[in-house]
Amino acid sequence: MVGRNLREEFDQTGFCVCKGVFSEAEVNRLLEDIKAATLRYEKDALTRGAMTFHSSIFFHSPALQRFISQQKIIDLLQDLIGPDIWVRWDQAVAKAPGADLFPWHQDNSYSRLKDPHYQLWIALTEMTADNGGLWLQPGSHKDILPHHRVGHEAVYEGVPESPILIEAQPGDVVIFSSFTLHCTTPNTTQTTRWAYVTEYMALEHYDPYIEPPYFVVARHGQSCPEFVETYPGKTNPLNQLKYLGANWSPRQMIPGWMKRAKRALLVGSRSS
Ligand SMILES: O=C(O)CCC(=O)C(=O)O
Repeated sequence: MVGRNLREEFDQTGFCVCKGVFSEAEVNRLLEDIKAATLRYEKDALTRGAMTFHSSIFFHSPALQRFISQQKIIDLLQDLIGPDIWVRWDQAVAKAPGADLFPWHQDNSYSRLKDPHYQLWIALTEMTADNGGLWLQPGSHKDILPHHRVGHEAVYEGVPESPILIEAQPGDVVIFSSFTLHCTTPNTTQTTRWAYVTEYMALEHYDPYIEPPYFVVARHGQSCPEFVETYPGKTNPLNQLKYLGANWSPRQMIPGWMKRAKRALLVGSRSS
């Protein structure tokens, strides 16, 4: 983005919109690769009604790995994240006709992370107010906001003051902070809205909830896709400390064999 200071925009608002980053041919190919990809984990808990999440699909798809690690994306992101980047998650979301509101939230309330991640949201179809378009609250990335759970969803407890709709054409990109409040409104049209979101992190930041191997996409600002067993953010003891309370509950320290034995005893005593 020659001549544009993405960092300044992002720092102020918590997002940037980049128009026409991908061509129609690139978008069509990407959608085919998404539909062909298999999930790393089981069916996504967030799938509900006419809204379908296809999550962590890059993991088994060389085509998606090539796409999300391409230099065009690294060039966009490195002003914001820095030169060394990995991917923690991706998801394609289809909002078919009749799909409901996806409520206001910050993504960190789902990821439970202390550090930010960067959402690269690609419109694969047109995105409007009527078809499940994306709304953002500018400036909301500066605070950690209260949420509560409704089923599997994390729902912001307040009301955004001045939300804006991001109208987009296929191939447009929105980059936003995982702390930026956002929602998508119901799809009242007759066609499906598709978006593909990849979640990037600095290699120095840590996600204790993702299992190895980890997908590194850039080093020194250059695309260099590779799966690795560890990364600097994980081996940094200061990062480990941030999650001490969250991760090291006494229950989690009980070895697996002991939990299984306890379960077997309980089942035995119930059936006797
Ligand atoms: O794609 C959508 O409609 C909403 C998904 C979303 O906001 C999220 O996963 O954080």
